[in-house]
Amino acid sequence: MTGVDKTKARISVYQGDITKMGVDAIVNAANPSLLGGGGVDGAIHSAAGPELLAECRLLHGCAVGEAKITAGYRLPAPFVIHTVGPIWRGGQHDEAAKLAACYTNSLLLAEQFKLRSVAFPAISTGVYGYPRPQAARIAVDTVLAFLAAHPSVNKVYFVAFDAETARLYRQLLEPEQPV
Ligand code: AR6
Repeated sequence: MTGVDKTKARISVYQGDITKMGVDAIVNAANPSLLGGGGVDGAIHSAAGPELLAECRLLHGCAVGEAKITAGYRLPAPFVIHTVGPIWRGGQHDEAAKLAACYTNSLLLAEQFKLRSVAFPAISTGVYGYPRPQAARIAVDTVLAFLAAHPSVNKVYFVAFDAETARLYRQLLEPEQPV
């Protein structure tokens, strides 16, 4: 196996609900207030319970591209890493760099907290409108680069809510496989 293949082996694609994942941390696609919202953010807050919102209130928000960590409360995952993706505004407003920063900063926090497994939703591809193919490529490239340089985070899951997003990830990770 080549080095790249070994790194790819530390990534899995999963189609379903991220709130069910029994990993060390799930990542939340939040907004700058960190006070909840719709989409995956709403699902995470309702599954975690009101204690999550109470802890989020203490964090005083989060800038786009950055990440903050809380406990997971009633979730199977003991930690939630909250990151804020960019709103898609046509692609000329630094969206790609900001989206990549979400993945890198989330994984840096995971490393700092000695977390071995992390599950990501497709950040920015819902309410924030980021085109799914471009977002999937940024997610895969950024996570591969991080994992290659940081052995302590052992496993990353890309959690797709829909089949199309799962297919995009699989195509990027296993381009030789028919999908
Ligand atoms: N598990 C996994 N993925 C999910 C789930 C789930 N339970 N629910 C939705 N998705 P979005 P954004 C997928 O809109 O675009 C919130 O209101 C969904 O299909 O949740 O970053 C925040 O408070 C999509 O692929 O996040 C912000 O205001 C992906 O998760 C804003 O939305 C992200 O969609 C953030 O928008």
